Formats: sequence, C-alpha cells, structure tokens
Amino acid sequence: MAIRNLLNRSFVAGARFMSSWFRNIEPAPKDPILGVAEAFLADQSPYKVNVGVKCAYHNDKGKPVVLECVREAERRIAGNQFMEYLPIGGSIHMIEESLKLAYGDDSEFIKDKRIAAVQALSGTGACRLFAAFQQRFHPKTQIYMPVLTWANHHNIWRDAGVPIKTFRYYHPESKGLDFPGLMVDIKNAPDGSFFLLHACAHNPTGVDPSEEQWREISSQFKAKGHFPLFDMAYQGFASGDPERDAKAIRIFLNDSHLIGVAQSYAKNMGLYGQRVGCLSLLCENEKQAVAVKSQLQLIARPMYSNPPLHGALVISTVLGDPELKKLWLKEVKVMADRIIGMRTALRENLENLGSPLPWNHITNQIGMFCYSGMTPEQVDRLTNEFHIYMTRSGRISMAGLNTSNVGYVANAINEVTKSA
Ligand code: PGU
Repeated sequence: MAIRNLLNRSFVAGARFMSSWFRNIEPAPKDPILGVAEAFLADQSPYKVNVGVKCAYHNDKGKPVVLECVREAERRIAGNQFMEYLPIGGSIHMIEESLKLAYGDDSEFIKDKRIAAVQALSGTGACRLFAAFQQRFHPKTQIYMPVLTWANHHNIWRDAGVPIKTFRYYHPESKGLDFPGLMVDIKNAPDGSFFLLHACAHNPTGVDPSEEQWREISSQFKAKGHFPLFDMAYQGFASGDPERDAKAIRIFLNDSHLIGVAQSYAKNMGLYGQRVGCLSLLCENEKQAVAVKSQLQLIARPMYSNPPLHGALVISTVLGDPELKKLWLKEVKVMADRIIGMRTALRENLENLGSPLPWNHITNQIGMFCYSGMTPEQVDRLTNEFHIYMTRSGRISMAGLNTSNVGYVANAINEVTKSA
C-alpha cells in the first residue's frame, strides 16, 4: 500500500513536471496563408470561390485535375518491385530528368557531371536544403530576397539560421517590376552575395523580368560575383512551355555563372501532395560536384533520411518516356493557356462593368497569381460580402477562376474597388 502511494505520488509529481513544460508554450500564430483555406472550407455558401492558397490547379469546371500523363505513369508503376528505400540523394532517374528540364536536354554541364543534385521534398524542401547548406558552408553570408516574395521563403532561411536582406523588386504604383531599384540593390550588395531569384511566374506578384532585363541582371551579377539560387516552382506554368520558362536560368548559364536551382513538381505535374522536387548546384568541375552532393546528403540524412519514392517514380516514368513527356508538355500548355485565358476574361469583365480603375496589370502579369493591388479591407469585403477567399495581400490565384465564376468574381471586385 505504502509503495503504491509512493508510486502514485511520484507519478503525480512527474505528470506535473511534464504538464508545466507544455504550459509555457503559446499557440503559434496562424499561418496567414493557410488560414484562408480553412475559412473557405468552413463557408457553406453555394457561391463561395477559393482564389487563395493551397489552391491547386482546377479545370474549367472547377474540379481538381490529375494529369493524364500521371495517370498513365501510375498504371505503369502499379505493383512494381520498388518499395524499398531510395538512397539519401533520391532517385537517379528523376534527378537526371530534372536536370535536363532545368539546364537543357543537351547541357554540357550534365555531360561534364558538374552538377551536384539531390531529390528534395518538393520546392520547399529544395529551398530548405539549400538554406542549410549555405548556413553550413557560408555561415556569415546573408541571403537577399525580393520584395515581395513567397512568405515561406523568410521562414525557411530564418529557421536555417541565415540572416535575410531584401532587394527591390515589385513596384506598387505600376504593379510591375522596379527594374532600376533592383539593379541598384544588386550593385550595392557586397560582392559575392547570395540572391534568391524566382526563375519564372514570380509569386506573389506575377511580375517577371523580360529577357533583356534578365541579361542585364546576369551581367551585373557577374560584375559583383553574386551567387543566384533560382527557385523554379512553376516551370511551364508561366508561358505553357517549360523550355521558355527556363530562359532566365539559361541566360545565367550562358554567362558562365555557378548557380543553384530549386525545382518543384507540385504545380506543373499536379503532384502537390507527393512532395517531389530537386535541388541542384552547378559546380566548377566533377570533383566539386561529388563533394557538394555528399555534403547535401549529409544534411538530408538526419532530417528525413531519404526522400519518398512514389512521386519520383511518376516523374521519371513521365519524363523518361518520349510519348508521355509529349503528353505532359501538351497538358502543361493546356493548364497555362487556361490561366492566361482567365486573365483576359477577368480584365475584360472588369472593363465591361465600367470599372474606373486600370486592370491591364492582370494580363501583363504571368503565372499562377495575379497581384491585384486590392487593399486588405477590400479583400475583407470580398470575403464577408461575396464569399470570395484570398490572402489579404490581394493575391488572386488564377487557377481557382473558371468561365462559370469569373463574372461573379469580377462583379464583386468591381463592387469593392469602384469607390476607391
Ligand atoms: N517557391 C515558390 C515561389 C512557391 O510559390 C511555392 C509554393 C514553393 C516554392 C513551394 O512549393 P512546394 O509545394 O513545396 O513544391 N507556393 C504555393 C503553395 C502554398 C504554400 O504556401 O505552401 C502558394 O500558393 O503560394
């Protein structure tokens, strides 16, 4: 009896100790982006529209899409014998195909084995791996990010312990690129700085530099010895042609830069939930590439040991088969064209409604998002009065618009902005 009391008492004391450990933990602030998706799900209105985040590509009927090339790849890999672990660096085939997409089918850098590359947990994982690598091997160097950028970029580099600086990018008045500001900031950054660049379809602004501007950016990088990491989460989604969307990277390669590339297949293959991507770093020679890859693996091993298999098999099956790759290119173009069509429709609807504001930026911007220029208060009205959900930054995910809801959304936007 006495022993049981003693045991009980020490159990209670132990429990008190454990609970006090958690008692000091405050709830984390809600993710400003993901809260929008939760509010959308809770809304019972039949008119509700989601143009917020985690807003995957939907077809014109408002239905999520599994690409035909992916369905066919899944049929082919069903029941296959590969259920074992991938190596730490991931699937060699998936990596090979990813490098061809980013660096070009006939890239001399691939032939010369100058690229260190590992499979990553989609675009986020690729960025995070790079940030950890930067922190380990260039610990005192900050990373320059554009104003604006995908909000999670800040979390990724902050959690990796890398100091963050910013450079001018978006120009709110023109709703376009602040090119002079950008060039000055690149010039004024200390030599050898690290820069995060969006390869195409900039998120959240939809504003990309022109080819000529990329050339100027590249030569200024050269003069300063800066290192660019290209985040390429939307290859194919901007123009409908993955080759064209890799233009910025190809310009930098032509100018003999060493670069990093973070690739994601979430959007362009519709593999959001499979978490498949690739991080690659172009080195000076094969020896460096071998060393760099081994160090990337050393960082990945204690984080997640090795990446998941299924998405990698899908990618290597689609991109490794000429017929399936052709089908994929066709399907990417259909998705991009539908989005481009929705830009035109949204702008035309607003203009036909007699909106007093200019809306040309809707069609000037490119990719999945339109940075509308609406204020947080106007977005609140869209949500509260019209059941239209988006981030308070005014970013519209074009993937959520279709021929049935674009008129409704345009009308609501006109209502909340016409007296501005
Ligand atoms: N880089 C950029 C520029 C992105 O926009 C995103 C996703 C990623 C990387 C990461 O993509 P993965 O899904 O990890 O491949 N941005 C989306 C997804 C929502 C989110 O916040 O995760 C968006 O709507 O902004």
